[in-house]
Amino acid sequence: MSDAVGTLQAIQDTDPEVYAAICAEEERQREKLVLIASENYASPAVLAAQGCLMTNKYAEGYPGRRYYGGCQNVDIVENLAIARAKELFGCDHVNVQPHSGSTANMAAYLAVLKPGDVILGMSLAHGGHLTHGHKVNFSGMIFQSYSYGLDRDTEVLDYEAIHRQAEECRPRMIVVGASAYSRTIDFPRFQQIAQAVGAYLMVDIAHISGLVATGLHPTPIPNADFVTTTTHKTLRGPRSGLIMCRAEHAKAVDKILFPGLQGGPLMHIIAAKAVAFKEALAPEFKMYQQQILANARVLAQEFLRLGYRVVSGGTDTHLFLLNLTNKGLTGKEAEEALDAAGIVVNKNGVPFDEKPPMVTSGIRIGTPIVSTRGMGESEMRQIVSFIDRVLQRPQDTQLHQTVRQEVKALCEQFPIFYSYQPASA
Ligand code: DSN
Repeated sequence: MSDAVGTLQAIQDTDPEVYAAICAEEERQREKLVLIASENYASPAVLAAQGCLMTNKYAEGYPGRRYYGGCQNVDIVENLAIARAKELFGCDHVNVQPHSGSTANMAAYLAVLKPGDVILGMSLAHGGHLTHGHKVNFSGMIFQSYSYGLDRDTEVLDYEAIHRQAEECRPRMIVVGASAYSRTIDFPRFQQIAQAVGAYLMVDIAHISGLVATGLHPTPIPNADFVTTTTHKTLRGPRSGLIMCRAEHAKAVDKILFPGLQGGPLMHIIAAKAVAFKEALAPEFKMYQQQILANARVLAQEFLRLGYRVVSGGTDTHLFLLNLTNKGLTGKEAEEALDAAGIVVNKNGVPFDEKPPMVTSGIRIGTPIVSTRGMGESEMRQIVSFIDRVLQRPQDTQLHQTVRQEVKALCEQFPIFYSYQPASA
């Protein structure tokens, strides 16, 4: 294969402007501490597969049943991706073609629902996701959607209240899963609720799929009709999606995804998913997920020790929310000050937030990337100290520069391309 295929040199030769932006992004990822809970740094093998020449191939259909000739090699990678996903998650059926988590969710709905049917999902404002029935999203436009939230005092899911709500709105599907919820979700309890009201159960494990794959969060596979995920968060694959289902829904899922929702699958991304699933099946991946959890726990404990409000009082996963109301800061102010100091987080609404979504009262903090870089618990303590110093004096630009240099020095010790190193104590 030519050396220039898929290399940055080829981009530099063809398009210096795009090349410069990619280089700047590489520097940003290398020099900053990225704590965005939904992001990760994919391995060189995953990145290479995404940039490979399988992007050139049309392969509408499924392995062995394509509408195009010449699919021998892409069939190999799609079959590998399917077999590995099945081994990873222990599901009856998987479709590896969804371009994204959003498309995977759309396929789960449309496999068994009709427009106008009732769905019940977690409120975006309490940590759910747009595609779980929000009114500005297709899920809230096509379906009659209702949302459940968290208990005001405990800031955790109140299963009794959700059960009562389901009895009232009688959903055809209950949607479970979150993008900003830090506690273990009780999937058997959701299955009971769904069975009691005659609803399908769909679980979106986008955030926690790496934890689920390694047994560090209970799996919803035995409980749910459909399980969807993105592949780029804790799972650390390419930016894409996946849908799993019970055998009885397999035909409906495959048919709604193609030809119902998508045309040609992205075979280079499916190749990258196959590579990522192989990585996730290796024992090192479980060690990595354990480090994600240990790091998140240490961060949350350190923030609590310094008087910060951690939503729900802690975390069982890779993320948590800080409610900054008692610090007199909005999420937006915190996000901006931290970015100036080289620390990347996202502002995030907290449960019962009174501030608008572009301002918010909190920030979301996650550990997939710092754990990929090989950072451990002592580095987490350093990170809390950086964040605390900045949030105590968010307008102090001199302080931002000082912390930024310290962040850069820490990052230099932990190169961005993944190779698992046991974390320091
Ligand atoms: N946008 C993602 C997140 O940040 O959680 C969810 O899709």
